[in-house]
Amino acid sequence: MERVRHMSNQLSTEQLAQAEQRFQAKIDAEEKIEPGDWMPEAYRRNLIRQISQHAHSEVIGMQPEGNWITRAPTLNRKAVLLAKVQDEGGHGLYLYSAAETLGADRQTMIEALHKGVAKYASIFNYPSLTWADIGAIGWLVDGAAIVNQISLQRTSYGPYARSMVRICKEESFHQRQGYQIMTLLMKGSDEQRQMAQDAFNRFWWPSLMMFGPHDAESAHSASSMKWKIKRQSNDELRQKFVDQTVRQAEVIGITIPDPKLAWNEETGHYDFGEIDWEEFQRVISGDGPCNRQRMQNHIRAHAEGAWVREAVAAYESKQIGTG
Ligand code: BYC
Repeated sequence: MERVRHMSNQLSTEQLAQAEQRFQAKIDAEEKIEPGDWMPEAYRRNLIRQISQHAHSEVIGMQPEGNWITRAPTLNRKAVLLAKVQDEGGHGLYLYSAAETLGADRQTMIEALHKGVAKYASIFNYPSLTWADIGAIGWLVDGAAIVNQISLQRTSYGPYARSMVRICKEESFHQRQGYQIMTLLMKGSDEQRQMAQDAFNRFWWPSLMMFGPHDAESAHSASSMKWKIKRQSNDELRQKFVDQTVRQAEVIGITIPDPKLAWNEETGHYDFGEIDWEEFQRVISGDGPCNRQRMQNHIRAHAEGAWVREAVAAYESKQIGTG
């Protein structure tokens, strides 16, 4: 990759324009861009930004659910939750690896997270207060993630698109286990139903925020759509998520906490109320309910894991030495 970037620095203005044209033609023809291919520097940087933030989201997202592993109500629930949280860690690893194919360095990505330069999904800055939150997270958060990631399976960068295939399969299991927890609670006592509704009320609006700002406010959308990094806009995906979730909520008797929610015969979609964008901005700029706690935990875990990274590096150098 360093070599490819170096070559791009040596191109004349005319050669650069031609290379960019060829690159865009490839994108327009639905061909994938692969790690060794020439790509505009802005495409590479935008992808590293999005993929690394996606990876950070998967890893930070382990914390709200990790909170309930020791308190899961049955051994079976504990095993399922453990598997799910472990899956999220795996997703982070595929995604960091995909970013590395673009020349990004893992340590630099982690430092950007720790310094607050790189973001991660706002949703993970909300606390998981009851067992029903584990249901709400699986149903809504993984549900929102799937809607976004199914679209990303067709993203123009090969390694990112391919990582999405397995991730979506696993997210599908995550979404179902969350919906199943909520379904069961809704069939239970009044207290259990209340607990499910309360969890839903707290996670509904933050889930809608997962799709990012409105298209008109989205800084990266124009270039990301042109380069087919994003295949559908923030608002399109959010609408898709609302439409599918309203029907799922009806089936189990959950009420969506939005008085403006209404079926629109003309558009064939549900209308819904306005998101609290001030809250969104606060949370993504580090001032949500759990931002500090999430980061402190990550910094501590990263420091505690230093010996593992050193051991892996020592093992690798031995393998190279003996190989
Ligand atoms: N939270 O120009 P825009 C999971 C930022 S985890 C925080 O629209 P873009 C799971 C955005 O980064 C799955 N920040 O950006 C894990 C940008 O800031 P910078 C997570 C947000 O990139 C564990 C600025 O706002 N999924 O499933 O074109 C347990 C302007 O936005 C958010 C992904 O990461 C947000 N919600 O579009 C359970 C999907 N929204 O970078 C489940 C991959 C926006 O300029 N990412 N920002 O500082 C994407 O598809 C896109 O990056 C987004 C935003 C749609 C999120």
